[in-house]
Amino acid sequence: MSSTLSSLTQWVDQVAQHTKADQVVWCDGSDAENQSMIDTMLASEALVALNPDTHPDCYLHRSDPNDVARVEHLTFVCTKDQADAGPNNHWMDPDKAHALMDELFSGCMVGRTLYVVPYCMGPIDSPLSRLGVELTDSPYVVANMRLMTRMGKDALARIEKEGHFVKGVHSTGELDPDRRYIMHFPESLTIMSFGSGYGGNALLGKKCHALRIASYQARNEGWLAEHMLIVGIENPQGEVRYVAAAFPSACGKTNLAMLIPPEAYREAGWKVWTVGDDICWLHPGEDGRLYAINPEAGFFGVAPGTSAGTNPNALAMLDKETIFTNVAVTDDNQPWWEGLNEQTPATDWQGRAFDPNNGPAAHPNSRFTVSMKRCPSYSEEAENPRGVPIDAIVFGGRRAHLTPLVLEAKDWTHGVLIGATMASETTAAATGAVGVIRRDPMAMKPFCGYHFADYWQHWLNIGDKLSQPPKIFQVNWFRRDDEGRFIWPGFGDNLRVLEWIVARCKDEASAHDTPVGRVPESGGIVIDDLAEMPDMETLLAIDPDGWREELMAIEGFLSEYGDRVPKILLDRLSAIKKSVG
Ligand code: SAT
Ligand code: MN
Repeated sequence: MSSTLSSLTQWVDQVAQHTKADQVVWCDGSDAENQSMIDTMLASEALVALNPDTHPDCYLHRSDPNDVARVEHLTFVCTKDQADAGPNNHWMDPDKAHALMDELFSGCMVGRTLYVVPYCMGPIDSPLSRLGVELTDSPYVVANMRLMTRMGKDALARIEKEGHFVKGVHSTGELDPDRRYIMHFPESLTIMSFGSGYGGNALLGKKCHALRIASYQARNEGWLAEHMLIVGIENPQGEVRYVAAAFPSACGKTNLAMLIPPEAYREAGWKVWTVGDDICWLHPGEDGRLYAINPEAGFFGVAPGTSAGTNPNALAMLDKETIFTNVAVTDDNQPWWEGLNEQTPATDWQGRAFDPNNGPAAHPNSRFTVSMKRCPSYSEEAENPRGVPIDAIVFGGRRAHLTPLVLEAKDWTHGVLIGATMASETTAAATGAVGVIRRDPMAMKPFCGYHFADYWQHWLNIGDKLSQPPKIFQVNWFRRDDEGRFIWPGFGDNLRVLEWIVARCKDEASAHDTPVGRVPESGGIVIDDLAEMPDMETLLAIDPDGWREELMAIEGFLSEYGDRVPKILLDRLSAIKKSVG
């Protein structure tokens, strides 16, 4: 036995003893194993089979009604020194956190199976990929990890060869919100999660590993782990340019990653390729460009709002081999959610007969889990071990007012300032109030595994390494008029904005300079084939009064991060304030 395998086995034995698991199963990721996992869950009613004619191999999981989203207030980064976790994280002393978790895990798997889930984040043969092992008592987690990561024997073989991996221990416990913690120990590359079976709380490869732990590792190793989709834009000449875009959870990353070009664009030959919809690892290449891989192998997307109109690519992949969580079902046992179609569902997400008085039929954070390869716009480049070269980085938020449809940063430093201070209205992806504006730097507020100010410095350092850095932009699809209606049509029409962004990267479009950044000239965004003309003047206007207030708020926000904030960002902010007047 290799020394890695023996230390892995030792750790597994230790956890099995401590949790008193009935048995230990090492997962190989095979179809047969998956089928037996599904059969177990069907028998225990953790899964319900959906209509086999319309949705073969599709299942519904109903989570506990108090376990439906990430729990940011119960998520901790446990560094030795509290200052290293930063004001952006909840912190607990590592010894105290371990003691607390040891108590919770003690005997928690009596009568349960402990699954050993080896996984690889990123293409299995890429030097940019990283490895992990999740120990879990949830077959639902195993089935999801199989779709979301490269899971099983190939990952284990690579772990044996390399010796390094992130250790994750997870138990659904009793799903008691008062006994629920998601703990990260970046210094020992360890994750412990107890008391939730939901999404980012339980699928440890996703936010826990690929963002919180990876962002910490990335700083030490000279790369970036980001909450970004990766999309390829192919023009009629067949040239593909890649864009990485950060948006907070439930702000349309999946839709943007899979967008279908408007009809006139399709006819002209434009195509869009999906490399990733949520997480992106960015590495400086030898040629001075930035290269991106998607560490994930599947999508854990928000179901409500997904329809033939908003995201036909997503809809097309969801009629086979998909796990749905907390959606409603129709009387012929098809999955259903608000925005899908005009049908009335029979049963709501809690399995009750549908009654509109109980609220939406599908939970607002209900999800689908599906392999990336099922997506009609799936890009083969998602398997490229080198990653794809990034031309543009986009930061997006959901804001009814102020920030324009698109704004170009004047240089890398300005782009980092824009990313560091972006704000967005909160969504149902996390528990807590929805629709409240909060600063969400680089859309990483819940996901950065260390002090934000150090993270911004790290972004600046990465910029220094790049001789051909991507251009940085800010977008806002969510501007509303006085009646509260969206001004910009969004969805497929967002390609019109991406077209301008890509043209800027190639020096093929002009821009209008403002104190807060560059915006398209009038006519710079093609809209003449749209049935209804959006009010471009409002969408692209820079309101000095509003920005004066915004810049003050930004100054206050940065001051929360104390003297670790890079001086160059504060200087740039002062200069912008001066020029706005
Ligand atoms: O629950 S997840 O973190 O996996 C999804 C999200 O909030 O983006
Ligand atoms: Mn996300």
